[in-house]
Amino acid sequence: MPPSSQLVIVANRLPVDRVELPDGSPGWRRSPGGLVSALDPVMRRNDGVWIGWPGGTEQDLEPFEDDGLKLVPVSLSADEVEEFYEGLSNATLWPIYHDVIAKPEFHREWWDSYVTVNRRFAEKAVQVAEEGATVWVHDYQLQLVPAMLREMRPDLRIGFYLHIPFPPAELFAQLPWRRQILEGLLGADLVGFQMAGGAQNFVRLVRQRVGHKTHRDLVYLPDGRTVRAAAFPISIDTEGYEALAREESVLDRAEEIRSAVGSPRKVFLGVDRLDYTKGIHARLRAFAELIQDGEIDVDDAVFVQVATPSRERVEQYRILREEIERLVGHVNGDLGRIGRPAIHYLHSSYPREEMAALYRAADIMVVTPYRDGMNLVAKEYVACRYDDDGALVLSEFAGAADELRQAWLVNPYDINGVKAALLDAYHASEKDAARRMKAMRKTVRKHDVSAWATRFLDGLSDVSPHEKSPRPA
Ligand code: ADQ
Repeated sequence: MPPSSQLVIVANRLPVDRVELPDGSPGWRRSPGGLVSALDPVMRRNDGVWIGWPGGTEQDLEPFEDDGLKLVPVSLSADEVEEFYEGLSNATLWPIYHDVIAKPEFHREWWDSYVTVNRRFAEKAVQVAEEGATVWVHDYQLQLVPAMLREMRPDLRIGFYLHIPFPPAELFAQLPWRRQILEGLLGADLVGFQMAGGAQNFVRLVRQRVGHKTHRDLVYLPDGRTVRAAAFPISIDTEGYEALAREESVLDRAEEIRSAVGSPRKVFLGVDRLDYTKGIHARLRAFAELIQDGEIDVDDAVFVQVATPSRERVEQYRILREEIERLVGHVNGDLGRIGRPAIHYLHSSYPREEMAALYRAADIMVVTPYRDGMNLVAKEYVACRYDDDGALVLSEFAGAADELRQAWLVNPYDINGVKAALLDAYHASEKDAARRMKAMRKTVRKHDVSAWATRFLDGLSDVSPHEKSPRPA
């Protein structure tokens, strides 16, 4: 019997990864993602249940508990991983929702698989949700779940949150299944976006393509129901990150990292999933040109680029990896000296402690996505700079740029502009850097991830006030 609850989280991934235990048997390890730390306290207070795919193709996994969290696995077959996950989610929706930076692919069998898998998630949620429960569905992989849930269980209070941008109508309109997706989302009482622009795009599309009446952030459905679409910019566990950054072991490790890269005067840092939306190429090219131009010396500065392996079976990601690695090879071959590469490139995933040490070790954090829902890396860096030092160079196309106005904002398509910002941050006075960092720290402290979760759940109970069931605590 699956567990039941008044709060059900439905997300593509469970917050754990499959690992091999020391005795060789299979076990689980908590994955470091931000969503878990955001939802962990709410889950615990409400004895919530989390439904998600554990990764891999293991079938028939039973519900289980990990460190007090109740988890319900949804299995995918090898074909579904290829068609629903790598295909429709990551090779169709991801590029369309990110300004078509890569060309989206449209395949009808991928869509069929998307529908099948969304239904499986919805059915699982129906089994688990108690009468009048709150179900919070996450992200672009599961956009049909809200309507499927609504149809099977009109008693539920349903929220949906999109972690990535919601595209302008002109791009969304390319999708052969645009209407199904809009209708899928309209099953929710509250549809949350990172930015106000995303919410507006959605409402406009609903009016144009589905023909419902709308007013400001509300959609009026023919059955009398109202759906609200609004912005809820996500954040990080600011206090947790700062505490980690103050730990002695982390500070020692930060020193070690600096000396391992040759104790230069300035360390530039980039940390991203290896994704074509993140603008890794643009920033490395800008840095290399500054060396070529004689503006930066490899004895004085180094760039550390950490790229987390991501979606490695999707072709666009394989191509990107080759491009980045070729560029790093060229730059180091042409501009490095013995023991002094211009760029240190790491293709690896790290625990939070190592991430905090990297943030502490970096003088200039460079975040240059072409499009990004929010970008938590920018906020994590700010959280770790409790001395108000360090500089953030940030793309204006990251959601985070809306809040972190005091960063050195750049247009990543403008390489000269990126070069100018890198140089400006490199030469910034302590006073200027501190003024900017202080203001950004204030923002990130005030708007942390628990404030985000609370605002969303409050918003949800406002749109969908149930008499019987109280809003989750
Ligand atoms: P992502 O595209 O994954 O998230 P981001 O917001 O930067 O992008 O989050 C990445 C997370 O992974 C950060 O917490 C970071 O610390 C961690 N990380 C990155 N590289 C790592 C490494 N090498 N080792 C370990 N951890 C690493 C999507 C959207 C974003 C949105 C988030 C949350 O694309 O726009 O901000 O969801 O909603």
